[in-house]
Amino acid sequence: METMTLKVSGMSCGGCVKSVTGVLEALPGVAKAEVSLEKAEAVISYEAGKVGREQMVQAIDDAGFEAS
Ligand code: 9UX
Repeated sequence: METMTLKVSGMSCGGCVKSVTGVLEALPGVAKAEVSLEKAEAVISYEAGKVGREQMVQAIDDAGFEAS
């Protein structure tokens, strides 16, 4: 299991945090996402062979937020 931290901008409340957590954890290979509104970031535990950075960034972007 690997861990990656992505900056996530555009989150304004706890609902946004839930949305970002949900889209990340819906990706096959993502075991867990811990999203912080205050830090504007997501700490993601994932299996490197199943999912990659681009897919996670895309999922966050598709949900209406911005990841980098
Ligand atoms: Mo809060 Mo976020 O009312 O998409 S859920 S701003």
